[in-house]
Amino acid sequence: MKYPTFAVRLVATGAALLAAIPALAAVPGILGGTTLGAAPAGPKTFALVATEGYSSQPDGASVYSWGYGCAAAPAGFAPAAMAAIGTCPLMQIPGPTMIVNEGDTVTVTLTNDLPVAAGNTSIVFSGLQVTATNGVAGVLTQEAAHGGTVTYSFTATKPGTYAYYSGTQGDLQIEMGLYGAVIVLPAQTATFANCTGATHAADAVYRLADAAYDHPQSCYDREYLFQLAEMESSIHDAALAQKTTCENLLAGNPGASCAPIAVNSEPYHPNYFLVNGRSMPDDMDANYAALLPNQPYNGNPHMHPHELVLVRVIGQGRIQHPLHIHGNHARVLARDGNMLLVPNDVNSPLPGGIARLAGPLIFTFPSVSGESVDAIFTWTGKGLNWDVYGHNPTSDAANNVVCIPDGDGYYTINSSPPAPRSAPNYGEWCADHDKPIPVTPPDPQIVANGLWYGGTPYLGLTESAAAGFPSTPLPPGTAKQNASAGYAFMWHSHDEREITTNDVFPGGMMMMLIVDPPAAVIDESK
Ligand SMILES: [Cu+2]
Repeated sequence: MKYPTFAVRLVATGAALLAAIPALAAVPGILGGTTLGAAPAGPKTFALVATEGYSSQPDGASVYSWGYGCAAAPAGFAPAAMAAIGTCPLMQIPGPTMIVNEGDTVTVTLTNDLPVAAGNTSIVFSGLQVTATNGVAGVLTQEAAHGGTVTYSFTATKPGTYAYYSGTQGDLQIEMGLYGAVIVLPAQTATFANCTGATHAADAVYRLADAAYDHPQSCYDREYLFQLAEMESSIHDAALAQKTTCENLLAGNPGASCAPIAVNSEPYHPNYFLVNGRSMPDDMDANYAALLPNQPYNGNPHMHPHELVLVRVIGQGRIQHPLHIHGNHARVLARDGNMLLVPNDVNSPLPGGIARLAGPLIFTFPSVSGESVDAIFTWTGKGLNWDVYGHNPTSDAANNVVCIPDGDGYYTINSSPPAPRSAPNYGEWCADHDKPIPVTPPDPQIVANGLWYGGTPYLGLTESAAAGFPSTPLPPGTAKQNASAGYAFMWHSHDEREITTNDVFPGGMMMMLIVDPPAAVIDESK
């Protein structure tokens, strides 16, 4: 069966529609100074405020929430390619992602602008050695009283992904939305000479650094941060009712005092399940989308085949959310900034004898409250046993589409001669190049993709380049890749009641990874 059937064409169209949504991700955040990346370490300052607002959910709910935001404009936004669209409102969920360099001395000043009835608030930083000054003493750290401030400082000694969240009445304040992330970029020594960069010539660079750690096996091409959390909206409703009662009391009696908000958070029955504060499909909308002013970060991973995708996952809720990824396994680099390395790796071939990676390959990120996991994901089509680019031996001969295996069997800059960055099949697994159709799909029990095979290559050439294609070979040089094609893989909570929005399926903690053909320019800013 050489030509796509009608049913298969419908499937391909569906994939194309997903790929055409121009709302991508990256790891947007704020800067505490003007230097980033390879620049030398220095002082970085952030002025945050905790205040109230509303988060929006796709069922139409507007949920009363608390969040961190910027008390003043930040020093800048990262990545640089998205700086022009960055926002940092007074209240956002998650809070602003603070991006710093290894070695920076970081100072975070927090102002408590929560309602009077919320009482004190604070920030604790998971995995960082913090000195807290000013404010008033609390159970876990210094706190800011209503209208007051508190200051936290730390040295960013280790690269990695870190959680921050309220250290005050956590069952209420974290639930209300007081959480965020710190990303520490590595110092980037000459060790990273082997980080070859994004594989697609036309893409802007959206990654924050060349590598995730001071380690030559932590190079990456693009990156995403997913903060997983849940929310029980009845807790938010009760908090709103109590703070309103308090404000009404104080309005009539300025000298009065009201009881602090007390909401029973057990038993716990969350009804919203959030990726970066959003539920599916809102998580697929753009970063800084105008319709979601208090939820600026999305969850919408894209990649070209063969790229190395750094996935940073933080458990920000009270319960675990198993983030299940389709398409491939991911190699764990680190937890809470602690790299998982081979102990006493005396035979390491890496530069300087640095120990090799020892993290497991995972199919599910076991997000634990307050813990981060950094892992590298990639997808190449290797093992599918069909040519995912849809090469046609006849037309390809005319168009000189070649696949020269590098030492690992892929067509890359390490091939001889090197693949051009603009090659329509950059990163192809050469053993499947030009495989005739029909093919024998892989065993669906061992390869998740096997069940999908329909005879059509989603990453393939467009038929519109020449009338009569594919029965008529394309004239030389006219083959065009279908830039709106793509493979879609669901990334979702494997606690499948969590892929709902207030009990309605589908929704909640669900994203779609899109593997775009090399011809598609991935613009993370839209
Ligand atoms: Cu699944």
